[in-house]
Amino acid sequence: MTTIRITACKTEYAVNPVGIDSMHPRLFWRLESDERDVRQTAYQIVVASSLEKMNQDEADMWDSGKTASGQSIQIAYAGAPLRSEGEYFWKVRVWDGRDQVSQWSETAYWTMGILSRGEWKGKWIGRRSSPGLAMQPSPYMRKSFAVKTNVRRAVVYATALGLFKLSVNGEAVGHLFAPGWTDYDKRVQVHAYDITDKMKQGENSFGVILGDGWYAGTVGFISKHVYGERPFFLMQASIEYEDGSSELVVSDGSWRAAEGPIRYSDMIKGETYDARLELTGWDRPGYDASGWESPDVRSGYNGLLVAAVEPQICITETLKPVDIRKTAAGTYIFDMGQNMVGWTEVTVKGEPGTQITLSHAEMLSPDGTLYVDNLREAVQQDHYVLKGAGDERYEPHFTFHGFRYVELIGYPGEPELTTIAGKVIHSDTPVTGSLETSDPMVNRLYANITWGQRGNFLSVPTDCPQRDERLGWTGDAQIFARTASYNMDVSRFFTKYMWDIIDCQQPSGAFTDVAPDAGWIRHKMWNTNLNWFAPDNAGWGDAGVIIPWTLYLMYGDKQILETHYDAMVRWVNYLTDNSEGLIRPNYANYGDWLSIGADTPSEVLATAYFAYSAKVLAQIAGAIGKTADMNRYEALFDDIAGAFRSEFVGSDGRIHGDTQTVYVLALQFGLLTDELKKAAIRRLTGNIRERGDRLSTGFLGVGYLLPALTDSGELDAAYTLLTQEAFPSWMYSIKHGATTIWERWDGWTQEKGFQTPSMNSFNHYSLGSVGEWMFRYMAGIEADPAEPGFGHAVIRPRPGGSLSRVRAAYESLYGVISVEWNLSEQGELRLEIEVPANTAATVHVPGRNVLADVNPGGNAGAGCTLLQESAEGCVFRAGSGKYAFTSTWMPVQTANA
Ligand code: RAM
Repeated sequence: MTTIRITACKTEYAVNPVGIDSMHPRLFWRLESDERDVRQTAYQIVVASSLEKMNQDEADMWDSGKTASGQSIQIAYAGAPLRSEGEYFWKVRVWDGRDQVSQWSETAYWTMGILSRGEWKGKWIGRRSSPGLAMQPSPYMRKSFAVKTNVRRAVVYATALGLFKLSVNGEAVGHLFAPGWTDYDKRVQVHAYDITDKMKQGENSFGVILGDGWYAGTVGFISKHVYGERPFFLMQASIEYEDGSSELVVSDGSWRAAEGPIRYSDMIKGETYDARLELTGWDRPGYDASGWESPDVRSGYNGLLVAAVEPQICITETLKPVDIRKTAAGTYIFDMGQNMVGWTEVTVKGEPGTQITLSHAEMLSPDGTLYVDNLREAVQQDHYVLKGAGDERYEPHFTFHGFRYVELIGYPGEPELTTIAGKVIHSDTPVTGSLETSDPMVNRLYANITWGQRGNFLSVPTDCPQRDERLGWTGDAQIFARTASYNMDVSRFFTKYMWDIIDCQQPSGAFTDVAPDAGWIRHKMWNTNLNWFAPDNAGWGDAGVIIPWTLYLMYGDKQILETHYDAMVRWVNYLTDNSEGLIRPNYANYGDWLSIGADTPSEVLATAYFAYSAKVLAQIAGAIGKTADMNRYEALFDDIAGAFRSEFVGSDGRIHGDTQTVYVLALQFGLLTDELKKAAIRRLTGNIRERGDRLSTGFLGVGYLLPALTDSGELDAAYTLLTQEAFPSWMYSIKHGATTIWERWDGWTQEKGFQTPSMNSFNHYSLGSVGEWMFRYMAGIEADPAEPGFGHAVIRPRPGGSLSRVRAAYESLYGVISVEWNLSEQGELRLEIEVPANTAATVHVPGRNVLADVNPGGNAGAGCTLLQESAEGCVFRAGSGKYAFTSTWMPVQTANA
């Protein structure tokens, strides 16, 4: 028997997902072993349509048989056709290199959702608006139903145009802000929950509260009611009994509707809750709803009902305030110690009718009051009216705020630190990355990057969480996607977001600057003279090819490439058709957005990105076996690069605009000849030096800046920029107390104070795309497109700067890849790595006198072979396992001194 154990069986990237709609769900498992260099050589998957069958070894759906293959991720189910609402149980066993078989894995499962429109018996129900109110109360709706004895299985499928909070017999089911944000004209996600445990014999009840959400509430800065006037709910519950009979409970005209304590709740305008209007017991069996109204039944819905792909949104952490201060006005300002996103929970005791207010802001003004100018039209305030029943506890429902400071207004009595708590809310993308160095400032920078992600990954990747915007800006998303995928498992999150990008694609082929639509498309803001909002902004629209490619690199996901291939082709064709001699036009666009004192000409930037889109598309075509297309787009890339050089690059290597970003993009996108590359590096490093070792890049340049320097042999310059504390720099904000990444380098400066309130977010992840460099270069955990998803990793740490230690780990689909390097004062480098089972790594160990002390406990040598030796160091091939290496290393700064 082999030593291999099988763990972490997943279906469609998730553990035992319920209600999916993929007809060939992809299966994943992990191998673990205490041995080194462990490989799977074959697998056998069995799938059964019930647990009983599985336990009796009756694989009635699929038995793959012993299949010679090393593949342990992304294996598409290839058995009998799956049926609506079916349950499928599966397990797998594998063979190792000695053809020894493992134990079977534990049994995993998935269930299917409602697969065809005809099977939906539920109706869309809502509540008519209350006349004369600008902000509408949230509808409460309920339904009682009888359950016979012995429920075998009960599943509820639910969605909303708007948001829903569902409960069964008074117990909450599901998560926050369901069903998430999509372009509701095109599609809405259906969430499925197994409620078997919640069913009881006799009367049961469903209760639902509806929120306006993105569908009917305020979205962005253009409009309210982007998609509809008021929310609607759709639900279907299937209850199966042990005796084989079954019944449905669906949303329809038989439900009862009322308004309740939530007077309004808007994502961007906050909430008012009047506890005196609570409908006690409304969501439980036995409630008398005779005074309630009939719901308003909507005639239908033309979009797609798709199974939810996005990870659920939930409270992932609760923060306690670190400080409380009474203001001159008699209010209290709490400091959460961290700029966070979510809401505040408060406990209060007082007279009925007393109103308290929770007001939220990211910063304080110089006079110590909340700084709310940068919120624009957003109102980050929740009001609670007490019912006067002893200790009352309140948290809001369908709103969220970006804040570090909370002002408590009108509080009866003296609040304490424990009076409030900050609930951190975001899409539940499990943490996959960790990174720690010898420099506390660098560690804080990494923490700020992850907080930026937590603060802005809420159903879609948003730009900011506080002002009246919070939009899915595609440019921000693409530049940060790689960093994001080291930090957290964003497989499902970005798979869903790609549908948002696709749903917004213009008939012309242009991918848009914002997805899902936030009114741009509906208000026909494109192709008018209002051309600031253009559908094809360079670096924004390109997200449509960069994000799928990132998912392929990080997760080996070929399906996303195949699914969206035609859309990507249309994008590149659009760019080709809308350029002259392959040069993109100079028209108003965002350029290298929020660069600092360096304007990159938009035609240079746009042509560079055009080339990059063509290049990535060529790689994508190659990855999915479209060789002719690959050749075509490679040739297109070469032609664009040629046009770029003749149009923008002088014989001395100066690129039009002469900004850091023009050089960085030209280098990283491969637009230059070897000769011109040298000149570009000289000009880039010269530019940085002239600025006093400082950067000037905006959103698009910043992600490539340190990679470009490192790839060009300028590692010390990269480290200097990373740890630079003078303005503008990452560390400048940290020196001044930042706990998140700011939107602008100069969001606040000592000389000028706050930047313009009209656009100044303190929680914006874009400039945090340096996280990618930290993992790929500083720690050196790099994916290999030839074996994507880290089937083969390139481990190439870059010790340097003032750091003496870096420890990073990334949990790939195969398991954890970790790297730790330590530099002693005597110049000894010690490198420890871990490579997961069923993968291998090429390991670059820099320095002289390299020793492969491969297993400081014995077994020296096993699993690790020397591939190459040079003046720079040694290259090894390491199979799975833990290894340590040492070398004599010359710090770069000493070498240059
Ligand atoms: C602002 C934000 C956003 C950016 C756009 C172009 O709204 O900074 O992040 O993508 O501009």
